[in-house]
Amino acid sequence: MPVLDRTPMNTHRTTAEWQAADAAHFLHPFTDFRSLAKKGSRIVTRADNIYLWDSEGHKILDAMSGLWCVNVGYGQKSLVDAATRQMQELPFYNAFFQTATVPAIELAELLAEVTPPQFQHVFFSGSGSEGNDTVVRMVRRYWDLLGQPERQVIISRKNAYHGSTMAGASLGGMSGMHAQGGLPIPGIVHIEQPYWWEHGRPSGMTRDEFGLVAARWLEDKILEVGAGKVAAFIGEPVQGAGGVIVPPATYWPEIQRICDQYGILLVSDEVICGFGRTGRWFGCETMGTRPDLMTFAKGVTSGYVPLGGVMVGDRVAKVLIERGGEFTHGYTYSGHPVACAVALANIRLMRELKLVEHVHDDVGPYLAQQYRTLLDHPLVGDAETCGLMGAILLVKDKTRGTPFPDAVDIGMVCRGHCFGNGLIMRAVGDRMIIAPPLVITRAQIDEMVALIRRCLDLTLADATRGGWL
Ligand code: PXG
Repeated sequence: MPVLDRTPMNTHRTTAEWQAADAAHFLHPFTDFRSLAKKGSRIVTRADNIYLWDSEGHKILDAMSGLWCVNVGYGQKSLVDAATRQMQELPFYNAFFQTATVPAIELAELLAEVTPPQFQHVFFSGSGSEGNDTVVRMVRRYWDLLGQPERQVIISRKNAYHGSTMAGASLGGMSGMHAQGGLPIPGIVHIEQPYWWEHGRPSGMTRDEFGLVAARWLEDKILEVGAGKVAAFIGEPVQGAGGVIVPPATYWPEIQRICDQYGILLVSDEVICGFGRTGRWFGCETMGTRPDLMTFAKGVTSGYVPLGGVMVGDRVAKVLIERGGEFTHGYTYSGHPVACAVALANIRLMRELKLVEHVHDDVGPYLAQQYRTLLDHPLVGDAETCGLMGAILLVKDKTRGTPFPDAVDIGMVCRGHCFGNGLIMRAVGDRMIIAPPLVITRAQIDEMVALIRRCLDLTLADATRGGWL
């Protein structure tokens, strides 16, 4: 059982009372409301560095950085101070009617500095989903302004995650999401994902061979839709919510070549991969692409307050600015001064702590090395990382790479053991995934990998007992 590190705090009610109030009034995202109400939520009350505490006093190692966002770790005073100061001075003003606030201008300037050189402009939103809605409207506006309004279609990928608004969920390739609410919206189509285990391995391709094949599905789709109708391609450098699908090294350069050949815009959704996660400031730098637009959120403030946006590359910015006319799009909180002040403090702290270098030179390679040690475990068919994101593929028979049958939700069994042993790790089907805070140390990686191994052993014991092997 997890260590009872401290007595419950921040709670004037018992856990059961919080759970009852939660069940009575709070509809949680991506949740089966009825079954959660029966089970009761885990109430998280406090956090520091890479650890959380729940209302029962259990200490938990947060290997998911909240939800892929708390890159600088919990409890960073400079972010709290920045928010406090800004709230006292100017808690809100908008950017609509020819006005601007100082933190929004400063952040725009700093983002232009830390992003690749083609990005000199930013459009702010409140979240990644809103950022991707902005992408859809901006991409279509761009082609309209160029006199090619028939270029409407955006190509994305199955099992991609681009958010939960109508446009975000449509760009995403999650079939469960499309099944609710009549999605995708018109003009968004999907190709298969570059997942070697699903599409490459069964036909005997090496990873690099498969990367080229998977990229050329984009070309096939462009030709099917008609090159003159395609506006853009969008992808996450590494698919996050889809299960940390790290594409073969050959994939993204070939995608770039195809986008260039047909003149279509390349959009890199950096909501997870941005701000150091892959060991460079942005995932496109790790993958070797030169996107025209880049969505960001999460790590821009390390999740301390909500903020998102779109970095707009010179090719698009030039058209939007020089051709003129109003872009009829924006959010109340576009450039929210408190969120921008926190983002400034966050990026400055990342620089001060040299967090990107820390991931690239030290803990990223160390995690990769420690993850490889898990390959000797009977349940582990694959263990791969990219910077500080990692996935373990759970298999029934590792010599043949046979998956567990659908009837056995092995990921959820493993996740249950993680919960019970003070570790937060996500299960996506049969992939167990992590994305710990970038401030994690080597010693903490050892601690995390030991916990993972213990949970894998407990899962193996269940599999043996249940006759699933
Ligand atoms: N793009 C990507 C690549 C994301 O990962 C979004 C856009 C949407 O961002 P907002 O801020 O609107 O949530 C995301 C969000 C999961 C999980 O289960 C992942 C996300 C959100 C919720 C759950 O892994 N990513």
